[in-house]
Amino acid sequence: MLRIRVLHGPNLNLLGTREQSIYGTLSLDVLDSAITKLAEELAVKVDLRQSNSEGELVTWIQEARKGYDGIIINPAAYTHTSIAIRDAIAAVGLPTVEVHLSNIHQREEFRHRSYIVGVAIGQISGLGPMGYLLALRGLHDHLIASRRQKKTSAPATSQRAAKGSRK
Ligand code: CA2
Repeated sequence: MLRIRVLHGPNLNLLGTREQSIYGTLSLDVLDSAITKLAEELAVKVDLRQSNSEGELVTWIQEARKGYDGIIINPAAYTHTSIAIRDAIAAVGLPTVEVHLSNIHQREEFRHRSYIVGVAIGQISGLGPMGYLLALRGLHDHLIASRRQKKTSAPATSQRAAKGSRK
């Protein structure tokens, strides 16, 4: 069974309570339930966490190396500031999808830059909660495809190995 860690960054615990015109009316609990429901349909095990602390997010990314196949992260404001989160994602090497509820490219200039996108397989921005569901489907497809690729390329590799280095 594929395992995906879903991380929500700072202030996302406030979802649904304020700034509804930007971030919508859904609470984080309801969003997490929708992600869990889709994960069940896809037979994916999800682990959902939110933190207001950069260090805690870094630790959770590092820990994901053991036992997880991929990461979905909305780093929230850390998107635009955190080299530490970028480095952690690069270090673990797990396929990662960056999600934003709002369209960061249509907002203030300081939100246009993401330190994360360069180490992610993709970024979804501006589609609201649906963005997380699309990220889950996209990451699931990506992981299945790379598993298949590994399986089909393994025999050829071991055949070459069995033949040794004869030219
Ligand atoms: O659009 C997104 O998902 C963001 O990652 C949200 C961050 C923001 O700093 C990014 O530029 C874009 C802010 C999350 C704050 O969430 C709140 C939710 C409800 C009420 C207040 C804040």
